[in-house]
Amino acid sequence: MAEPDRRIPASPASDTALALLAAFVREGVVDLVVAPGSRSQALALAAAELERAGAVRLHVRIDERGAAFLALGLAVESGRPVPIITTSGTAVANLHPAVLEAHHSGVPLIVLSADRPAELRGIRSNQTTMQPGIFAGAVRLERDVAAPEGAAGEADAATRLAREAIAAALGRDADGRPVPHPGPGPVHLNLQLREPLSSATPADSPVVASAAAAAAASAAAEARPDEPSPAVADGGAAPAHIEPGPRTIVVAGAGAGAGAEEFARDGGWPLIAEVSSGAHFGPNLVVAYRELLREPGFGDEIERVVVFGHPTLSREVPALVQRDDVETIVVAPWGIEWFNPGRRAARFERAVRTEPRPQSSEERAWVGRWVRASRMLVEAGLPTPPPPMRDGVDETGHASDFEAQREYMKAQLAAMRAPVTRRMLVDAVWSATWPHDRLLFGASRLIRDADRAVPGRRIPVHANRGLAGIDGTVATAVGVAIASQGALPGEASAATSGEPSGAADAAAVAASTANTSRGGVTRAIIGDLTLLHDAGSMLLGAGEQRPRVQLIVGNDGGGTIFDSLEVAASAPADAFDRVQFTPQHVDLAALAAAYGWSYTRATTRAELHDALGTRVDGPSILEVPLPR
Ligand SMILES: Cc1ncc(C[n+]2csc(CCOP(=O)(O)OP(=O)(O)O)c2C)c(N)n1
Repeated sequence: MAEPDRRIPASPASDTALALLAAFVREGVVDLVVAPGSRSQALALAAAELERAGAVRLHVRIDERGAAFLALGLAVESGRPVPIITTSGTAVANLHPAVLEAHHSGVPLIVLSADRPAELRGIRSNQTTMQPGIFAGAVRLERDVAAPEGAAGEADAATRLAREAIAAALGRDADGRPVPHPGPGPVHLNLQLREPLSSATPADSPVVASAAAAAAASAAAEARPDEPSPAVADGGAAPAHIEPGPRTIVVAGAGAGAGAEEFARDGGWPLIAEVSSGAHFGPNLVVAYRELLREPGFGDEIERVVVFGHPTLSREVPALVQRDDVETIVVAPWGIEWFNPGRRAARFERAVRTEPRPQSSEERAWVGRWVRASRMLVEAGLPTPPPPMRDGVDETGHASDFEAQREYMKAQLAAMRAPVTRRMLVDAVWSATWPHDRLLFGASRLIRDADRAVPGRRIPVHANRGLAGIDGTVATAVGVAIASQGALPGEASAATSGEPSGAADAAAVAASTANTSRGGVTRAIIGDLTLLHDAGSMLLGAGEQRPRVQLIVGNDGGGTIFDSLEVAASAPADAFDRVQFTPQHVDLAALAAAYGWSYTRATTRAELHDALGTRVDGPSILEVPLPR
């Protein structure tokens, strides 16, 4: 590549861009996401420079919508704010879906949108629109920053801006104290930039060097938890004491975390924990809660419910919370809104505790009844296993009755050849996932099937339940995979011998951080429309990381979640299919091949188990045909 042209005049845009991004690194940022553009070139080139120096992990995507969901996945998994850099115009609007999800889920996403200087707005300048305020009330902090002019103090101002942005994204005040409302979430810095839009960064830039040193120091200090860290562990509030007494149920929705399970155990109360709550485990877990909440002797005996997180997967939980004879306590360390269906909840707490204590026999019976009944209901939904071969086996263990042996083998074969059902799929993927893996659910039928069926297991599960969109799921999964598997930037540079000196080396650094031994596999269970909605996010450009991510696509030819709505029975079948089911016949093998992903198809139980038992070495699709 040609040497940078040193005659290009110094660019205040570049100086400020580098100062800003380096300050982000010093504040703990590890990942930067860039989508290319002209107005944003100073930011993009500064990001590349920081990557070259080993100060950040850089991820480049051409589609801003996918780029923003990638940033969301990285932020959710790492617990760190992730800046995303875009050019002006429609590029910024493409971030909106992920910004909204981040707003509702409390994910620290930092939008850095390049813009023309204010005087060029409103006069039909090319690619210029009303970027300030574009995310309306969905951001924790918004700044429309005047174009740098090369004046003294601009680098310091950029540093202060980065600090302010990080604090707001993490839901903290200027002194680092948690601010429970609105809590963590997205931030928008709209950066006006004027020409010259960039200039070369000197090879010995002290700003780059200080960022690299900061990254190396934090990589060295980093503990390596096996579970994703929450953006804000808790709001720091003193927990309110919840007295024993009423017949209580604990509910854990999305984002609840393991604390909900501990609370249920301390109180000795049954636990309804949605599959993506982070609390779907433990001795008090009630999986078949939908049925039991409707069952006399169970649901109707509840006197109090303590809700953690954001329950979204059933109608029964909101119905329970709205009952006149149930006292509801809603617990959330932070957030923009309280969970309050029907506005019936009477008590809201930032944190709660209850004392573990010996339980009365009545209390033990209460929790025992729920757990036992749930287990029986869940087991009733499992296929009957082939009967064990008893007849025809002599005392030495050899089969002497060949007829019995043949029958047994036939039953075994039939079980292995059984077509995959939704229940079989979610059970198999659930039990193939271990704590060092990550599991992500798309927003449709399969997450509900899993929520109804899978047993307690303490594994990291993610789902974009803030707004439950089917958009951006592929990108989110890739982000979760990269953040859980890639080496930290300081480590990456330490592991690379010699000084990297150009784009090829940058690609080598990126490649070296891919597929490291850290972490396991990220699996995403999604519907076919959810895959196709975000198929563009399968594009991993040359030199980009290719994490171990497996998209397990339950392909039923369209959106079958709508089949369970009342309208499915009343609407004309052809109209319903056309506008709700939306049939598709995409060749997923060809799609995978086009993007360079590996592809497998599993139609039977045996094929599914083989596919899940096969090592995942990079991006891959496992297609599982399902009946409608
Ligand atoms: C961005 C967005 N658009 C539309 C919807 C409404 N929606 C919910 S589920 C669904 C269909 C999903 O189909 P698929 O991924 O194939 O899963 P299945 O229903 O077959 O389980 C749609 C369109 C949504 N949640 N998000």
